Amino acid sequence: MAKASGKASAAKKSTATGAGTSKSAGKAGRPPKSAAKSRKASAPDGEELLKYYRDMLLIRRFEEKAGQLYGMGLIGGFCHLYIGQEAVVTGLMAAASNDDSVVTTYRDHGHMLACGMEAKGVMAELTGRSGGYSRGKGGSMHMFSVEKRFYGGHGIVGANVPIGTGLAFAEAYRGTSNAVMAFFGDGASNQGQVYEAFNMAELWKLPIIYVIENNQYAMGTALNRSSAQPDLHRRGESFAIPGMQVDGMDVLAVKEAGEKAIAHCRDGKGPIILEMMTYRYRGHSMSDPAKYRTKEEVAKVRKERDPIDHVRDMLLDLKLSDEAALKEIDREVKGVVTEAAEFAQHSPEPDPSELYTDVLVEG
Ligand SMILES: Cc1ncc(C[n+]2csc(CCOP(=O)(O)OP(=O)(O)O)c2C)c(N)n1
Ligand SMILES: [Mg+2]
Repeated sequence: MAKASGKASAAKKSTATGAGTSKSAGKAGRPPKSAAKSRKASAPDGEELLKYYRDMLLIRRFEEKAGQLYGMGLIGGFCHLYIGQEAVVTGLMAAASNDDSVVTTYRDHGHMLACGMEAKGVMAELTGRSGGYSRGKGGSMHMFSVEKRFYGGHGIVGANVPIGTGLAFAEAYRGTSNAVMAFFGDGASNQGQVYEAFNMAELWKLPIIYVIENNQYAMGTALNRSSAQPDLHRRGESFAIPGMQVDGMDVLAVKEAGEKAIAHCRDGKGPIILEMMTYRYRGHSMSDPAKYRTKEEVAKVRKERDPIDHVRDMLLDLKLSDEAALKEIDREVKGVVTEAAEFAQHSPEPDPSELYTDVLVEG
């Protein structure tokens, strides 16, 4: 690995001040050491925590419902659930402004909800109906909302990284102070185009945050079986791109790291990498029986690190809320998801005349 440059060292400094960051890669179920410190360090605000609780719960209940509809044969094609990883996008969107953009992979439903896209439109796209964000023609992996600055939803592993870099180039070209967040997985971080994008981003000091959602697996392959260098936050060192490792199961640590990364971009310092240590509870996609790991491994993470339980416990332990208020949020979220599922089942299928619309934009 290339020796850390001045810039990379600067990032290590910010690592030391800790947004739940650490140099050593955590194993599945184990947060980076300094994460616990950051949990104590940040004084949580009740209203803020309740918002994160609600936002994460919406993603989880939405995904559970999507899983059910898939099981009933109402969703065709692939369907990759985000259950377990909710704190990553929730914390980062809490740090971002409405003008910052997001681009992600096929595991994208949570990102869309966190960007403020409507549950109804996302679910209807999953069922291939005309009320969906791509009018039923894109499905789970292909949804966009220019209004919410969400640029997909991409099925090709690694491909959204150059796309995000291009979006950041546009921001720099226009002279805005907006940042772009490109989310990708631990598996994608071994893709060649990622490094071509890193090089250009640093060369031109583009305002982009590369968010590596390290959920420990790329389909059925564990990180340590596929990656010669598993400290993914260090993957930018040879380009002098700084990186931080963050406890991606702790929404407050994620938000804190996100704020630092966004400030880095807005200050014109160029790209930065955030390695989010997280975990997916479900298989890679709905058709994956996940035989490459034990049930005990999953159960341990759920029990010890669940991001929603963590916020719930904090709210109750610190007496920032009570069971009745949390139940009310559960009820409200369930209502949103039920309504989205109803809409997704009753919205009409796209008319055959739509077959050739939205295919090519002539400019
Ligand atoms: C270029 C390319 N190669 C292979 C695939 C098949 N594929 C889809 S997802 C995936 C694993 C990616 O894992 P990771 O980046 O860790 O993301 P995660 O699924 O864990 O969110 C692979 C190999 C693909 N879609 N695109
Ligand atoms: Mg992965």
